[in-house]
Amino acid sequence: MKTVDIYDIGYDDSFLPDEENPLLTIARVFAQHKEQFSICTGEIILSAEISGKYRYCIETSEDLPVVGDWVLVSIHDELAIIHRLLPRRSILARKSVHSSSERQLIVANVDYAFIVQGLDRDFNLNRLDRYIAMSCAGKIIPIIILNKADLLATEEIEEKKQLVVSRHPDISIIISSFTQDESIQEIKNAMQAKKTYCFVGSSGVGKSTLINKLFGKEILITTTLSASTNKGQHTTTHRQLFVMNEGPLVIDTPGMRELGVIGAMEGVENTFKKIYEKADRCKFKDCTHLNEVGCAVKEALESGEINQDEFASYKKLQKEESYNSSTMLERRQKDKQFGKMVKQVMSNKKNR
Ligand SMILES: Nc1nc2c(ncn2[C@@H]2O[C@H](COP(=O)(O)OP(=O)(O)OP(=O)(O)O)[C@@H](O)[C@H]2O)c(=O)[nH]1
Ligand SMILES: [Mg+2]
Repeated sequence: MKTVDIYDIGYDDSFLPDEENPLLTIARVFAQHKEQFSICTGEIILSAEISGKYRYCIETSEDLPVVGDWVLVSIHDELAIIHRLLPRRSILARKSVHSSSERQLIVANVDYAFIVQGLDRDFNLNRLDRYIAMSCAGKIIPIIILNKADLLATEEIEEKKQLVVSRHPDISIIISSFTQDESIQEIKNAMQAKKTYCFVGSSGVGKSTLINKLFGKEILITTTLSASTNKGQHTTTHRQLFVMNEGPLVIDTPGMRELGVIGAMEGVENTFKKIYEKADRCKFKDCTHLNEVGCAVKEALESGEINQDEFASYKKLQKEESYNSSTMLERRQKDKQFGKMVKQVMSNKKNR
């Protein structure tokens, strides 16, 4: 699609920068390789780097642009310099793989997340919970895609679909296979022009294959699965945004092995709404749902209204989220104190 302006690549006036600078242009980050970016102004796509001043002001890795971000750039022939990041409307984030106290942003300003899970050996309700919690936490609407339907009998597919429906009754589910054109059409029908969709899910579940099908051509590399493990080979290595002919925007992401939840309290709450609603009716506000008298959650577990596996998944995510988030908060406070101390030492030196 030939784009003409930033509105075609998902911009709307709510992103408008608070101060106008005629020398800077609004652009969207389309791809990222470490600190090398590719940005699009609507009219052109350019390589981009961040300015020295921008780099100097970075406090955490979250201050760096990610795919989907809106930025202010100056254009110098073939290169754009990124000067500022515009406030994000939504994010998809996980606990950093390198540090237990840091959050890693995956994409920003995404409207919907297609959470792709294979109906084969990849199928895992607890992992689905994680992706849903991450999406809800970042203000992204989740849509579940159960893929590779060609590998299973209809009854098996229905059985797995019902498991998902009973755990997440409010979330749309699409059953798909790259061999079934009607399922690709169903995904297309679920998409709207100028909205941004990211595809997330384990490596090898068929995200890039689905995107190629949506575009009707090979825009992304895919690979064959390892015959011995039936696992993906991490074919997609970076995130990238594409504009579909019909107008929606699509971001492909590499499969994620580790999916630690962090800063996602609200997301966990939204994912397990049924449990939280029951918990509200417990006799004691700080009920642990273990042995307390008048525990509405325990009653619902006993009557089967809440599934034991679902409750176990909730407990695990809640505990992990709370640990990771408090570690992140502690570290940020320490970093802040350290920053203050350095500034104090510098100013004392200057005054001497
Ligand atoms: N049977 C079957 N195989 C599929 C389907 N979709 C994808 N595959 C195969 O699964 C393998 C992995 O597909 P990819 O699209 O590369 O998977 P991915 O999710 O993008 O993987 P990463 O980029 O590593 O995250 C390829 O061999 C595809 O041909 C499907 O609907 N049915
Ligand atoms: Mg891929």
